[in-house]
Amino acid sequence: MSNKAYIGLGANLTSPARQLWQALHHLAALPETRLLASSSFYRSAPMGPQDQPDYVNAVALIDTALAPLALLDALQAIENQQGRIRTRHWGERTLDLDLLLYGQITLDLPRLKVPHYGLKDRNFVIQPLFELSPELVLPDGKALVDLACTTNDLVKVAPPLCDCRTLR
Ligand code: ROI
Repeated sequence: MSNKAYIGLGANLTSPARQLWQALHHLAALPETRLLASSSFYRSAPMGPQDQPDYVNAVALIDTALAPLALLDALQAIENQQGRIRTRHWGERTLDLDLLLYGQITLDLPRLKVPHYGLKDRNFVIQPLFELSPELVLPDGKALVDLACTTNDLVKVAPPLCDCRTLR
């Protein structure tokens, strides 16, 4: 295992924080994968239609031997396992798992774009990512710190996991 990947987690239906906890357990149990760290959980206002509940967001860092598309399949299987409900475009959902970064790889496939297309302009991704890895540099050479947003519209609702080994 030697590929570090960052996964964005988001939920705003059916006990969102519990969905994130459960997803972290599932990430920790993936084959050939170790969960290295998770950020705090943040409450964030919805991007998209405003008549939906606030989201809970976090970012996890994993070390994995799964190739990017195999990892994507595994993330979608976790979403489905947790009874993913998605009602409308940019609407409410039980669980979203986005592959944000996979090492320094850039991919532009029909099923998968890495880095994730929304990474640079979503506070609910940038802030937890920054908490985990303030010195991160993106594949295009841009430092995360230069993206770090000035607006502070995210509220921390749970502290980070201290010891991911307890998840196994
Ligand atoms: N808005 C917030 N705040 N958090 C999300 O995780 C999120 N995910 C989405 C859309 C619908 C774009 N809005 C979101 O997919």
